Amino acid sequence: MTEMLFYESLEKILFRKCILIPFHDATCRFQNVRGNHSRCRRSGEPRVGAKDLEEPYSSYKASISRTKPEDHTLTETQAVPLFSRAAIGSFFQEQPVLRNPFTQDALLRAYLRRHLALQEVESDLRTFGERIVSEIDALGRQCEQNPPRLQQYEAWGRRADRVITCPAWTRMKHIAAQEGLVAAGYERRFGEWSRVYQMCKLYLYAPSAGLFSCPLAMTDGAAKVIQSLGMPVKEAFARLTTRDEKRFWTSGQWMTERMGGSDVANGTETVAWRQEDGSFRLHGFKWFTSATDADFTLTLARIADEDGNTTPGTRGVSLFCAEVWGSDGFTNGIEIQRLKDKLGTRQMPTAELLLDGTRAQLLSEEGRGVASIANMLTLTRIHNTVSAAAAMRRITQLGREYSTKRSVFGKLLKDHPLHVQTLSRMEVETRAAFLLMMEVCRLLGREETGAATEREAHLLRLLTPVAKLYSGKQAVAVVSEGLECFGGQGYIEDTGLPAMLRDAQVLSIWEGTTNVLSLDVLRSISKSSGLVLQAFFSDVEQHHNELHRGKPHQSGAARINMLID
Ligand code: MFK
Repeated sequence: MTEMLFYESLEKILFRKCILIPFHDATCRFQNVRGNHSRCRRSGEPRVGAKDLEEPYSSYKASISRTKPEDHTLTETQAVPLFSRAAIGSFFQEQPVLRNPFTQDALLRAYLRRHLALQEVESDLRTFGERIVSEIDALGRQCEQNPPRLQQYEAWGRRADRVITCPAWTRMKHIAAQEGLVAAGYERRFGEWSRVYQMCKLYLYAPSAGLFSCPLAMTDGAAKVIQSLGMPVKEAFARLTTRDEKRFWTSGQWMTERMGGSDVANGTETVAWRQEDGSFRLHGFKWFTSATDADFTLTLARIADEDGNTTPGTRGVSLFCAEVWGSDGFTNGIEIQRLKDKLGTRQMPTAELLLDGTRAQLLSEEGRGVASIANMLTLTRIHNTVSAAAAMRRITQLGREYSTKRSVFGKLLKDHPLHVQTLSRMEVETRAAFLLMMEVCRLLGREETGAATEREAHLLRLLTPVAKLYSGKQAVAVVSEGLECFGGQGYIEDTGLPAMLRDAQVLSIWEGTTNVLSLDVLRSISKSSGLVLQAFFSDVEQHHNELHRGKPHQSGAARINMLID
């Protein structure tokens, strides 16, 4: 009996504390109706006395004895149940759900049916899409929530220069190797379509990758450069392109110095000193080094002659490669000055590095550094295009999904013509970026397997910067529009949506800003004496004629149908 009284009193106190006090003003007003109370000093409203609690408390007790335990729905006449959600209302919006990005992407599947209709490809992409939903997407979020940090010194003062990344980032590296996200481009299992296959995987992966797509882009670019230079470092190439997660290396691309990220030729101050064994020691300062936790890197430097002099301009810049870690477990003459505090891409470390005697190997001919690293730029720009199209696809997919479960003004968003118009515009932009991206990947695959005509090689040179600059800009616009589709929730961090906008913003900046890429388009026109433009116009004309001839050439027709789909 005493115990029962104790619990009843306790219940009353808790009831008063949790339910009545927060609603003090409202309750005062309620009591005011009854009159005869002292006044609250703060609000001037009459006070609530212990006696006054009896009535609402009894009515609360009566209400819970009438209410089934699982029934938390309140009517106006019911009092508020104890410890219930009723205080914040009972409506919760269903959240947008990520579904298999392969099965959800009608355009991707249609493209593959027309161009690469292989059961093996479809089944691999479908399975990979499932893995993205069940595993990779959550890892990507963990990377966002646990950004890398720098350990500059060990406890007893020795320099450590370690970037500490989260376990999810390491897991991403393993998955990237297992899934062949770089390897697929070099195994050539599908001949000239191997790049299309690889980039389809990356397109599905990128929005869930927690920015691991960045080191993969540079790894792919480094492998491409090594291959194009006749494999001067076979072991490194093997590691960059392996599916074995224990052997897999990622590569950095250390180009930007304090004087120039765009004007690399004049901005490169790093000096390479020749050693007796033929290797070099690099001394310089690299201002932007993304994915600094890489195992290997390509970088640029000016070779010093015996008197310590270097050649200015492009002709003085040579290409080197270096391993980041020495066999002693310490960096290869590299000091990490600090990690960058970036608007987005926070999942991935970007650092300022002092190269203080970094042992490196010359990869290119002396003075051919910029021209030799151009292959890496081509690859990373194509990856950038893939990431841009993928970001647009992901936000459009989520926006569309959400429109089927969010009700406003009496009906679902999907039934509001104005909202459907917004989603349609996003879809059109996404499709345009996707088709441009696929065309560039198709041309890359043909060029690498020796199948490309001269015209196609010119098209690839012209379309690479065009696709990068167009898709990078559009990704920011489409993702921003996409955030609006979720109203205020699009602005709330733990939905994961704001990170998409932050990460999209880099796509028009790194690997050449829009203006630098516009100049690259002009460079491609002038270096080819206009042949790249001729190739473009004749390609457009050919497709136009095929379309209007009535009996179109099969593959051309397929491509045009895709374009007007
Ligand atoms: C998720 C997605 C992925 C991406 C992740 C990447 C993260 C990485 C972060 C970074 O590192 S961001 C920094 C990236 N930096 C850049 O993108 C550099 C931007 N600047 C340029 O692209 C400039 O246009 C360039 C450095 C190339 C200008 O250099 P130069 O020396 O003034 O150019 P020049 O003299 O016109 O060309 C030198 C040679 O390179 C010429 O060859 P030749 O000597 O044989 O005549 C050019 O033809 C060749 N070249 C230049 N651009 C080329 C090219 N060749 C082919 N393709 C190109 N695009």
